[in-house]
Amino acid sequence: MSTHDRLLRVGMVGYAFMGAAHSQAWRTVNRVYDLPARVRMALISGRDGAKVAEAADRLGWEGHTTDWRRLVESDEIDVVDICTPGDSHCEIAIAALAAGKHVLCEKPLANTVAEAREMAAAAARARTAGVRTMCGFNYRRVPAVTMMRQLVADGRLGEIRHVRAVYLQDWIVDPQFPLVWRLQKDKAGSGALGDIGAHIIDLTQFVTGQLITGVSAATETFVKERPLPAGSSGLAAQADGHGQAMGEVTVDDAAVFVARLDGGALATYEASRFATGRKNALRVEINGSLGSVVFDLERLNELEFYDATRPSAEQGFTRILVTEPEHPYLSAWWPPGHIIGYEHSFTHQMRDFVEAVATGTDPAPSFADALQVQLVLDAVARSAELATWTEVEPALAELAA
Ligand code: SOE
Repeated sequence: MSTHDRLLRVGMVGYAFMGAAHSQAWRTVNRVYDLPARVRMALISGRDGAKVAEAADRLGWEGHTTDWRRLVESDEIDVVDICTPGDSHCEIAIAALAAGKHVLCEKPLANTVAEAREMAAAAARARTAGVRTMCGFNYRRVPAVTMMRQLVADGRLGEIRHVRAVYLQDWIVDPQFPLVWRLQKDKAGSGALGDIGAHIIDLTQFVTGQLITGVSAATETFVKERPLPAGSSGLAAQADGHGQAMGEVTVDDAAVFVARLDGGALATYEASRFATGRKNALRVEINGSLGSVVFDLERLNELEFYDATRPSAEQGFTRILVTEPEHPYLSAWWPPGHIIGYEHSFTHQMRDFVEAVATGTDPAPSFADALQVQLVLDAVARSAELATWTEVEPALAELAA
């Protein structure tokens, strides 16, 4: 695959799940797409020296460091890829932009609206010097999701009336699951809401072209305290009845909310880590005046499409296999019917980011787009705290018998 001479030397901060997913994408992007620049996986940074050295070898990075500031300030780095917990996104991104680096930052953009505003402002300033930024809402780059957006944009669904989105996991149903960083507000900002709720907020706004203007929400933390992880420090601990050191869960386990979108649609959202049996179940259904479309991440190569303009005798949800070459991203992979997976969405993300940086255009979603998602997250959290909850009157005594 021929690529032009432009070299983009990437430095990545973080090496856990997202670090591994991004590394896979950096490794593959130039092998799959003919891009105006070639990526070099130059440097990876992490706090633990032994672990980051192992990660560099396993994930394919040329160098490693425990000092992210050295990475950000290096003259031999052009792009900073932030794959850390949310509590460091702002500091790293601001430093990287100040050093003139292009920045890709994992979602959600930040842990607070204030941080997200600061990042978006810094990105706008850096853009005047040709510096590009993107936030890693990868599901936008699943071909079936892109097709969903096209169907809406082409008017095939007519007036959008309903958006119905869930993102369901169950990895912390066991109360013995330890108090990892994702369950600590100061590290993660929020729980299921910001981690997986952010995805369905961004995805539904991307697909419909409508923005959420108001919400009414409820959140719940089902398991209030958990065992401290081995070697944890700085966490307030209290012993349970068996002498096990426990810590308080300070984020939501689940968030549900109704929303209005600025194009008139009425929406429902559910993000939960307690949906027992659901491992990574993201499903979005859009209902319009002329039809409906459904995306299910567990069948990410497919869409279900209901065309209400067809003769009534022929109407029904059809299954579209989204593997034809005319769909975005797919021509570079395999022939029709040879399906792709979760990790390909990250390669598509890097393709678009590299293309934008190399051609001097703005990748999407921008930090400003990600700030808007952060504003929705904040509104949901505030609504859940202040909700004017309407109690259901108890049944009359005789009925309750
Ligand atoms: C949560 O476990 C998580 O890793 C999210 O943080 C990712 O964004 C999502 O793609 C998969 O699930």
